Amino acid sequence: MPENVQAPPSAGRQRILSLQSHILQGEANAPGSTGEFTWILSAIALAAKAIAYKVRVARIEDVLGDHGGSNVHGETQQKLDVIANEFVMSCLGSRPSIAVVASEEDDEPTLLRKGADGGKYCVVFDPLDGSSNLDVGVGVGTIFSILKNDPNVHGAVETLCQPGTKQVAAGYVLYGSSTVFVLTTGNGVDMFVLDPAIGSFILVKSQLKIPAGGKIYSVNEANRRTFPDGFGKYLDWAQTQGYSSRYIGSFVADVHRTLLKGGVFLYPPTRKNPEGKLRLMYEANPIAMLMEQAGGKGITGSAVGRILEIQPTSIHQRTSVVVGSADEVDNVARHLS
Ligand code: FDP
Repeated sequence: MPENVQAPPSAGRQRILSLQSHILQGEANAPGSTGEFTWILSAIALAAKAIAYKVRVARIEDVLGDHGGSNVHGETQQKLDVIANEFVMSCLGSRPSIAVVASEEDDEPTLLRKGADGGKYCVVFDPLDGSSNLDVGVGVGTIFSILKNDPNVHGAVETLCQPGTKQVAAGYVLYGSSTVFVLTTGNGVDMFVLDPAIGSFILVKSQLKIPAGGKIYSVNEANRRTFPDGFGKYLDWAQTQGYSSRYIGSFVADVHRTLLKGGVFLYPPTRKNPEGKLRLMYEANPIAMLMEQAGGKGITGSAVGRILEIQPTSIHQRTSVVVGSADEVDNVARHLS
């Protein structure tokens, strides 16, 4: 730079980019973009900040423990499940670009707009995954998936029953020692951390890649006797190869570790849950999209197929899950076939 020209204020300094600016930047580069997508992500980010705060003060405000009801899956709802669900619903409900929303906690999806009034997108979410861990201060998370709305398809369930390959965006927010927002809009994976002092999610890693391998498996090994044989064979093999075992029991927290350190997370079919325990649309699809976008893989344990290609027949359906580093998912698949 010539001596008489002053350097711009940002020259030589690290750039600070918020989630909002990052999305706006992406939209500016997408021809014909209307900005509607930004509104949806900002609603999710707002809900996430409110949930992050509630999770931090839950013990003080006495909102830990059972709510007294159970959700559509027959699971006991925690007070914070209900609070988080309301936060996300109220933040998303006011966005005119959303046609249908569905929460893991609710029996039926909510049709917000239809026909000519229909918004462009649908949002499916699990407001507080891993909530049975809340009382003991373990990391929990919100998971979301964004799909396009087809105005020619009538009925909320029919609209939502799209395979994971049709997701236009997916992500999770981990409420752990820091609040981390991990997002894909189909062009790689970006990671943001909430700076509580300024109330913004700040970009900390762009184009995040999962390590190709990693000798860590993450599974509830207490269920091992009821897994299909191939999973037992894989575990026997992994133990002879010097693998470590890590299982938090909170999907978002286990997935986050797997994404950053490599390895594989498994929730196979069990006697109690022959289809697997995790929900296809609220949990498996968004995480499989993130894993693939980060260079990893996501398959079901049963038919050894790609999770994202499953055609959902109901919005609450479950699936078995094997997600993580590409080489490690292949190692599992090798023992299943
Ligand atoms: P939780 O029941 O605490 O909500 O799908 C829910 C989930 O947690 C996942 O977050 C977690 O990975 C899994 O269930 C844990 O299941 P197990 O207790 O059967 O291992």
